Amino acid sequence: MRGKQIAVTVVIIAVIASFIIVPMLKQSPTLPEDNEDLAAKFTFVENLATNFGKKVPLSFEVTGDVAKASIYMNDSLLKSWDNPKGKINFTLDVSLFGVGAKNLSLVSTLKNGEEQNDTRLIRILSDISPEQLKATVVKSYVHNSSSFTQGLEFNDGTLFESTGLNGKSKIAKVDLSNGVIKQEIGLDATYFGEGITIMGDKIYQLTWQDQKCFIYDKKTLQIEKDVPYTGEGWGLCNDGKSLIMSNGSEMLTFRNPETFQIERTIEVYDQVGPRVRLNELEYIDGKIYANIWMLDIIIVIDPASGKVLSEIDCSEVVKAGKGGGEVLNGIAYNPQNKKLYLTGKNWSNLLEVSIK
Ligand SMILES: [Ca+2]
Repeated sequence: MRGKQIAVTVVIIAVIASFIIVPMLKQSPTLPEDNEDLAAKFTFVENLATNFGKKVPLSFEVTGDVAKASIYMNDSLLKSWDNPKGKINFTLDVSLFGVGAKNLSLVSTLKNGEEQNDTRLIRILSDISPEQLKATVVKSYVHNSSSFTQGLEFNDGTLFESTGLNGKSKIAKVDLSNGVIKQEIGLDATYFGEGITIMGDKIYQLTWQDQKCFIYDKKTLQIEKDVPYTGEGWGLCNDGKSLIMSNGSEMLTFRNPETFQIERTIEVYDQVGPRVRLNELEYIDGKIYANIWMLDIIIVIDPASGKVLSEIDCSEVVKAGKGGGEVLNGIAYNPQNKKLYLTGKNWSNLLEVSIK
């Protein structure tokens, strides 16, 4: 039965992929007008997609007096040709790069010294079909249904929750057994609270569109300082060294906990395309778990590559916990007892789950 389910899933994914990727590859040539006069240009159009690990045969055409032509993927030089003429074939080994959207550039130095650039966007998709898993309810707890949950995390056995909405945003320590708030601090009504994570003796709390992360003392729940960032703040977790932040897109940024500066970025992709609307996050045993906003699905992400490793169907958990609330949004793992808990915005219940 399990094998049959996998086979059916693979077929469904292949059908979806054929509708998305094939039209991308077959798009009729519509080169930008300013590319018409280039002395050398790619023979393929924008929106090429391929899977990680593939070797892709590509080419460019030289029609002018080019002294040197070089191919770059983002900022990395791949290959150069002196005095290229006519059609030049080359092979792009996409396993040299991570998944995500990349710029492939053909930089030509003309014999008169002029430099020209022809650039195409290429998406490198994952080579993994995510394992299909399901979350089932183990135990149900009461959740405060007035809490618009944006962040959920255990720390030293205590459950921390952050909530959103202007005028209703707060950070609270919650008694798991009965949902009662043991300690809380409200955020000024001008701010809309988002994800939280706890590292050392600090709690980090994002704000939605205020481009500000508040840093609290874990014990007193007093704000010690705030640090700026660019763009929206959605979910937050940490791997013990870096903060990991979502912004509603497929991007996750790893940030220095002292300065909040970006250390590196991953783009989250499955074999079909980018997984956007990554929301509340949780770091569990070397992997990142992410709620997808508006879906009853949690995906499991490889923090090194950004590839989606598994996809967890949470529809049973939603049915059991949602009540009159909104979307699934809250993942908390307690490393002390190795139990995993899920809830959502204004849900009536918080659920211990098992994933198989
Ligand atoms: Ca979390």
